[in-house]
Amino acid sequence: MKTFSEVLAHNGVSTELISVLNTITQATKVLSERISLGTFGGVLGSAEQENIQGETQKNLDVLANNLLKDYLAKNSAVAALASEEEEGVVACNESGNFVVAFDPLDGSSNIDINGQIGTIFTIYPRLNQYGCAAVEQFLQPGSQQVCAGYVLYGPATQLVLCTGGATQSYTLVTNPDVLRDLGLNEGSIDSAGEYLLANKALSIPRETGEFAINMAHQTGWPDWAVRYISDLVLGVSGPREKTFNMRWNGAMVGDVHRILLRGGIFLYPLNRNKPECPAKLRLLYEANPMAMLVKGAGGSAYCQGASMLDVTPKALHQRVEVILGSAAEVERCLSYSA
Ligand code: P6P
Repeated sequence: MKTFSEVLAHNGVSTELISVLNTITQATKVLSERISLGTFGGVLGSAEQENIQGETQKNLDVLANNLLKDYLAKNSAVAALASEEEEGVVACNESGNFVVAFDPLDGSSNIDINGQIGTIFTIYPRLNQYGCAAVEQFLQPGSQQVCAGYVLYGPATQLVLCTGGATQSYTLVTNPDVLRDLGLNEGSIDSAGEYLLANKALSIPRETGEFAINMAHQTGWPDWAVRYISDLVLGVSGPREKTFNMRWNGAMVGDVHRILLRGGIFLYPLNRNKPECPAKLRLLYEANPMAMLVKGAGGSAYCQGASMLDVTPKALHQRVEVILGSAAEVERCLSYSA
């Protein structure tokens, strides 16, 4: 079994980019350990303060954000960072060749109920025509990402990563004795654990019988979404003549992980009941990294009819509509708004 840095080096990924990923994953190993302790990890409950998004922060939001900021600022390859929890760009190292954006803790409402949560990250090349902390560093289209990934803190802690080729998954192993008991001799694993290769090329089935959407918002959906979801719910007695099931994790990282593993379609349409903020998901550090991961597994991702990775962000925390998942089902969904 190989660690993610061994796999990436074998695939020709630069040592500098691997060092940035090592920095990110080191922070996620600390988070995984703290999260696994539940109430004893000091990570539950509210931080009694609001973030730039106007959302009440959880203690784990603050811990995850501070850990990633501290770790990344110390890596000379990182020119700047942006975070869901930070209003503006945070300058790191003028000489850095990469900029990193992240949602430090996706799915905060799941923290206190031991639900699926994760860290989502994306890495772009630093643009030399701008200062290292210029917002333009992060207003590149998603097609420019050199790496996208997330760490899912679930029953297993898993890293899912794409550097332009196939999307891969890795599982965090912290106890080598268990591996030896299973006859899997992994050699030396440091105490914080290693992310070991689980799947070298995830592949999303083109067809699916499973959709993910928050049905509570349906009175605000555009007409195409009402008709599309209604046809799925009608199942065999409707125009699709097929049974569909629904899943909604309340954490994009959990829904996308399920889709990467067994297919599905994820939708977060615009909501006209929230005119001040009709879209919810953030383009830079939620939609775009997930779009790269889904594309690397043969799926597709769209935003109001445009391929997600072609959309050029206008602002750091820009929110967008998201449709992603099994390619054939996404195509059918798009036909409702054509
Ligand atoms: P709702 C989590 O807060 C998040 O940003 C995504 O991870 C998730 O898919 C979505 O919001 C959930 O939104 O409206 O169902 O609470």
